[in-house]
Amino acid sequence: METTKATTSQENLALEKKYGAHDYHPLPVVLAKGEGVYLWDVEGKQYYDFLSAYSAVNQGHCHPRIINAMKEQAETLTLTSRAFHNNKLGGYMEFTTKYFGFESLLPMNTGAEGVETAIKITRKWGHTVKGIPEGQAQIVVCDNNFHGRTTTIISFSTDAGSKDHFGPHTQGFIHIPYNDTEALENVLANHPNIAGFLVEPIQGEAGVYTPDEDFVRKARAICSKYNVLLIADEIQTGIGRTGALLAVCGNCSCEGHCERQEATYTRPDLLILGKALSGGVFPVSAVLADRAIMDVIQPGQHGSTFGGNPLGTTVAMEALSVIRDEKLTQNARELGTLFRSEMQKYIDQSDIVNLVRGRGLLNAIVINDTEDSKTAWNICLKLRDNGLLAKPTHGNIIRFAPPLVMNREQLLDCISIITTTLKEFEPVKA
Ligand code: IF1
Repeated sequence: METTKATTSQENLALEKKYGAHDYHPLPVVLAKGEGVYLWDVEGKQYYDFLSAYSAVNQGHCHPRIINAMKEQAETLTLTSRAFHNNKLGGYMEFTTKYFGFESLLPMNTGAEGVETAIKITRKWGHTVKGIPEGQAQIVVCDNNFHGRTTTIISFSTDAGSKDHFGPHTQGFIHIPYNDTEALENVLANHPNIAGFLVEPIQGEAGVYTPDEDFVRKARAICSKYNVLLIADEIQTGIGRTGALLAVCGNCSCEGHCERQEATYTRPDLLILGKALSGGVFPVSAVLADRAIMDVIQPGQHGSTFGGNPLGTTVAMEALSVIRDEKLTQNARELGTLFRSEMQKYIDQSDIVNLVRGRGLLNAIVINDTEDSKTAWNICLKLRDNGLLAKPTHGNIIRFAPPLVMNREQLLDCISIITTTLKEFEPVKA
């Protein structure tokens, strides 16, 4: 079979265009190598990575500890399926449940599978534990949510592009505005069949919307009051990204091992993890919960071919150890504060940037232009030319999320690239 030897960026782009589904609109750059905070394209140009594969590469590209762990396991045993046991899964379950403070873990692969798993557990808990009439369980979700792209998940999206023409949509979801605990209380007080509340502690794709400081803590109290499960989707915000081990920890500086005495900690009933759980080298996701909830799932009622495989579990344990050993949560907190304060100095005299928002190293700037303008996209093209890769989330919002291994000197260099690039788009002052 004859295939093309694509060596240049253009040749690679042409192959994707000719043979691939056109399900993305990537920034035009073709990457060939990654190490730490750096990426290189096929022509050898170096970039700072300011997206981290949407927070899957918190530990930096090709972290040596994670790669070595992967190599060793890859030469030993990669997959058994759950038809049999393997010598890695139990240890991973103990390690990860103790790491996050839960009693049990259900292993999956992609984030969307983790969300689907949490939905199934919540519905079954609603019907068999809470006593909701069979098939009547409802889950509350927020406007502008993003939880993945499976048919059920896009059924409760409020983004037309994500859901139109993919019907008939899965039923059983009630929407409230994000960051609105009054609306949450109102729904739970007036609907007896609510089993869960599924929420992103910070809405990433919507544009890094950081809610009120006490939003999740209040939501926790309201869910407890009405016997509704709080389901935290920390697939993008978790594992150190927001300067705490979990975004639901708020400003708690415990590195995730406190006894949850911190007033800001709001322990969810179900915790969904993905992305950086494997340091970006292998799809690993998980749902964590205590036994009273997790045990609604009986043998044969859920799982997947690769869920809990020896390779992914080995990688995940090393990836979590790197976060702890290299104090990446603390680094994200400190560098995030520096990033926002330096960006604010620029914004104070800028005409094209309205604001910077975020927590830890999950931040975004809002460009002073209409949602459908090309300004944010054009800024990202120029950032690429200047050696930094970032991408707009929606329209006029640019997300900035470098790997958590970035150091102060590199961050200041990136801030210089960003502000220098933004200046090229400032209107000429009269
Ligand atoms: C794409 C967005 C980010 C997520 C949260 C679940 C999932 C994601 C909070 C599903 C995944 C990824 C998916 C990827 C781009 C990226 C993304 F732009 F799509 F919305 F990060 F904001 N919950 N987010 O952020 O996890 O199944 O992808 O492993 O689909 O384009 P997944």
